[in-house]
Amino acid sequence: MTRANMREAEGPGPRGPVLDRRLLCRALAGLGAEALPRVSKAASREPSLAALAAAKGVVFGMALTREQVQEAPALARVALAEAAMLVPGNELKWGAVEPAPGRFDFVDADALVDLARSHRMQSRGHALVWHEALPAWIGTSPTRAEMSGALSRHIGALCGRYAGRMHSWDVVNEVIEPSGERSDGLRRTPFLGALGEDYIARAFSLAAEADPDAILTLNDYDLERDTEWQARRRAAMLDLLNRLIRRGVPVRALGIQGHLDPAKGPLDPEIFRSFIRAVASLGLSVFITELDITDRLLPGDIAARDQAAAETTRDYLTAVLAEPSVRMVVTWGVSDAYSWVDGNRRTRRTDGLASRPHLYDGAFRPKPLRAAVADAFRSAPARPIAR
Ligand code: 9MR
Repeated sequence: MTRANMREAEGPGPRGPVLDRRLLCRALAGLGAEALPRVSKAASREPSLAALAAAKGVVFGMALTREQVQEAPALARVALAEAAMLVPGNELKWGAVEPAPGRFDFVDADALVDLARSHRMQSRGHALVWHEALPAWIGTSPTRAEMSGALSRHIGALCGRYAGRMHSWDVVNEVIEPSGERSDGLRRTPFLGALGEDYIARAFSLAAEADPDAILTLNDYDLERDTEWQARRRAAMLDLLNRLIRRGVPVRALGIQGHLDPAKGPLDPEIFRSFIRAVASLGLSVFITELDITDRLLPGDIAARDQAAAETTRDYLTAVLAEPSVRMVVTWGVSDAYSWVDGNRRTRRTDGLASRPHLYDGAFRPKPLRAAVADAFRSAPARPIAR
């Protein structure tokens, strides 16, 4: 989290949805769903991103954390005004939610799911099985029996608790890593080590059993660019999806994270769209699950940087939204006041300037990036209404 960004002095940005200031004061009382601003999307001077997306059959959501909501009610206010879905950014990760074997702590996740529900918004779960953010008790090389038991208990508890309340779940996250010796391009993780590739099918079956209504999603990154590396990642992903579908595994959507980083290579819309079509031909929906932009190679000047980030994002969304299988767009954060990008040495800028990855600036004002997302929704073709 970058408190420095919050202090950043900036000129006024373009106008975004305007909300009742009284509600912000109530929000300062804390996170309790009743204390937070009850925001009327209809009261805004311009349509929310949720409304623009919904008009085209797309669900628009934002990820946020309980800590952010508590520290910055203005951030919650933006998310409640703009989005139709909230995604707990960290609260449902294994290490956060099951700190000791079989001991679950749902307090923070519940707060965000309740917040969404009390504003008639959807929630989505992130992420049941991921090699990061694991609790230490899992260890680096659990036995087959240990991992099998842990997986059933964990997925059963999370999907069971929120059954009927999650639009979708990221069941397995970041499974592809084709740099190793494995010809299938699967990432070596404690799950793969203990259970082999079958852990993926097991995770989806356990999730489907506990929550038959959630759209079960395989989620990954670096699937869009026209580079040899990302082409390998796309091929490994398509192979895996084919194997899963052939076996009748209940995977229903591919989540493409969408952490845009122009430094990673060019984007050829046709190559990316043909990958999305190949995924759709397996009967899957496609979700953009973690949209933001790493601006490490963009100019330092704020106006020029924001413009370049907006253009990159508009081009990206225009390409993906042209595909009717793309039914959801979620941003991985709300405001530049809080971002993972500056916390990671591979993504932060080298000139010491704070990154500007989000739709709203550090003072919670809309940026050109917000306008670019709105434009992309406005010009997207309509698709049948998604749930
Ligand atoms: O934004 C998240 C950051 O706050 C956490 O410290 C980190 C580790 O749990 O995860 C970040 O979110 C990641 C997401 O869960 C999966 N895709 C990549 C995201 C950015 O690193």
